[in-house]
Amino acid sequence: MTKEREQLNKDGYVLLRGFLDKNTVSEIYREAREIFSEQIKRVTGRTVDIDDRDAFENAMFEFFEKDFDAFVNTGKTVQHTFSLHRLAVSDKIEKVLKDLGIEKPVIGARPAMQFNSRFLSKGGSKHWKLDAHQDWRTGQGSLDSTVIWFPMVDAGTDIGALQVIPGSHTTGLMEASTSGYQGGITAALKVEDFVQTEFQVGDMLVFSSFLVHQSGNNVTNNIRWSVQLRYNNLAEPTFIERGYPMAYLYKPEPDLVTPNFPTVEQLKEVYK
Ligand SMILES: O=C(O)CCC(=O)C(=O)O
Repeated sequence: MTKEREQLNKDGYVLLRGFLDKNTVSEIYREAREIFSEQIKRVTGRTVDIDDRDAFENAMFEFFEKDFDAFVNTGKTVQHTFSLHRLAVSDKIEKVLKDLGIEKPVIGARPAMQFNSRFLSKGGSKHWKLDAHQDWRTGQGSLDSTVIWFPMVDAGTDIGALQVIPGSHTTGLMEASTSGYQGGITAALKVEDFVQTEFQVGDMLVFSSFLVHQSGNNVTNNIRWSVQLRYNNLAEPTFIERGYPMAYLYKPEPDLVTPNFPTVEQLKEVYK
């Protein structure tokens, strides 16, 4: 067994330093900002330089304030990019999962991205960060289901990188106020048990979906951009026995999002 696998089994997580190619990470980050910039232009009327971090992120905050629905939908759209999905199913990720004991990895949920900032929250809510939770409750997949987490910007304490409780993956599924992402573990957890993780771009955290973890506290004025990838193991006996449950619901809107759209003329224009 590799020492990384031993550490994952013992602590519930392993931080792989410099694992990801920086260009791969920056491509995912760039594509996400480009998509946001298109909507920023529509909503604010301004073209922002995606490489001017402060100016771009201030424009993100303005977009959030001016058109919340579009912001949420754009936030979902950036989770559907080719660059992100390419990484999620890449040979490199498949190999590391197998090396870590996930014999037959399969995607547990669509790749996700988070943009953590207190300026991206409504009315002082804490929706921009997640309370202590175990991802297994949301995915309910194989017992060895595994999460990959990495930031797309250098991330330490100040920008609120993830905090984890070492060894908590073997203490069982804890009571929680919800199986969704808002709300969290209801049992009293000790603040001092959490370990603050720190990352340079390229570092990647792999952890058991039973590991208790929470968002750090981003006290900076910048956004903490991060990615989460989730996998199950098709070969894990209880997952097979339970009939490969899929607890993530992915369903269409019951109503038209844009009433009376499209017109026949619009369609003819597209297919002329
Ligand atoms: O990125 C974060 O702050 C929290 C992410 C997380 O806990 C999760 O996706 O399960």
